[in-house]
Amino acid sequence: MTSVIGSKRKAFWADNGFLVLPGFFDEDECQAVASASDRVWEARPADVVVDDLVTNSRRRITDVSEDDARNHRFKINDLYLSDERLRSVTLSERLGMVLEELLGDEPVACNTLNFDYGSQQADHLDTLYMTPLTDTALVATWMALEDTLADAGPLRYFPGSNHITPYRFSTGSYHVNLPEMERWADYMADQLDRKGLEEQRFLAKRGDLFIWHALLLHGGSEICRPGLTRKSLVTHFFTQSDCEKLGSDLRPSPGGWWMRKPPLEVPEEGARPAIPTVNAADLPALQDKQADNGGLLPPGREPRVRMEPLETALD
Ligand SMILES: O=C(O)CCC(=O)C(=O)O
Repeated sequence: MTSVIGSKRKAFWADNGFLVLPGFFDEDECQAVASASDRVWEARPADVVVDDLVTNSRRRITDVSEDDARNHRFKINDLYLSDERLRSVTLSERLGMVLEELLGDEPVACNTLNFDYGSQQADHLDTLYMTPLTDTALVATWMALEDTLADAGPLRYFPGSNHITPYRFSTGSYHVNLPEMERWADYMADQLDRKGLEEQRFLAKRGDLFIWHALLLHGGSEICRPGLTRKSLVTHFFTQSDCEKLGSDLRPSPGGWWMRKPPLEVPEEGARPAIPTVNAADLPALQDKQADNGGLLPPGREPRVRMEPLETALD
């Protein structure tokens, strides 16, 4: 098969676990996605669910007070389910060809997140929360809807962290197991040190595309100037063959497929949001894998400061 991305980009992806395609999206596409988010804040449709990043709570957008809407930072979950134009941008034919080459299979959009501000999300691997059926059959795209200023909490990532052998929880899976997250964080911090991996930040221009590998350690850096926006769209993709095995409801998109599913469940008032995932640990194919966490920190070693926010976020 002819390569769409070319051998240099392919080698870069394999080495570093990410790709940047500057100016991938045109003005019309950026506008379409930005206005999709503006529209739901205005219309407040009952089936749209948002996460309040200040209070760490999940709500229907209809239940967000005007005061919170003005003063808090949010992410909008899964607008791709109801917005056909957003779908056609985040999985255009052009993008589908790139993702298919990276995944070795047709991509399935299974989640979108619209951000107006930086997420400040602690460093993590997507396999913790969006655990694919096949170990690394997952990629994510990050679309810049405006230029990112350094103080606006840019996306941060650790090039080469895709080569860290992922931590397998005692469940046998890479799927998050909350009681073990401190050990996960210790393990990752130790591996970064051993491999000498350093953080980079993505100072995007509007229209840029960043794609990350299932095992790239990444998160949202600190917002140093509150109030600065950093508008972006994140989309996670599984593969067609995994989704077919999972029995997902797949609908065609110009560049592949999108997964039809109900809106996220909203927990009772005051409860923590459920982590929306596919938990591969529940699937028979993974149940007989043994936990193998070779390379864990020696007992008694202190957790690294760099990983603390993750532990706090999961408390
Ligand atoms: O955009 C960001 O700040 C981080 C988003 C992210 O880490 C994710 O959606 O997995």
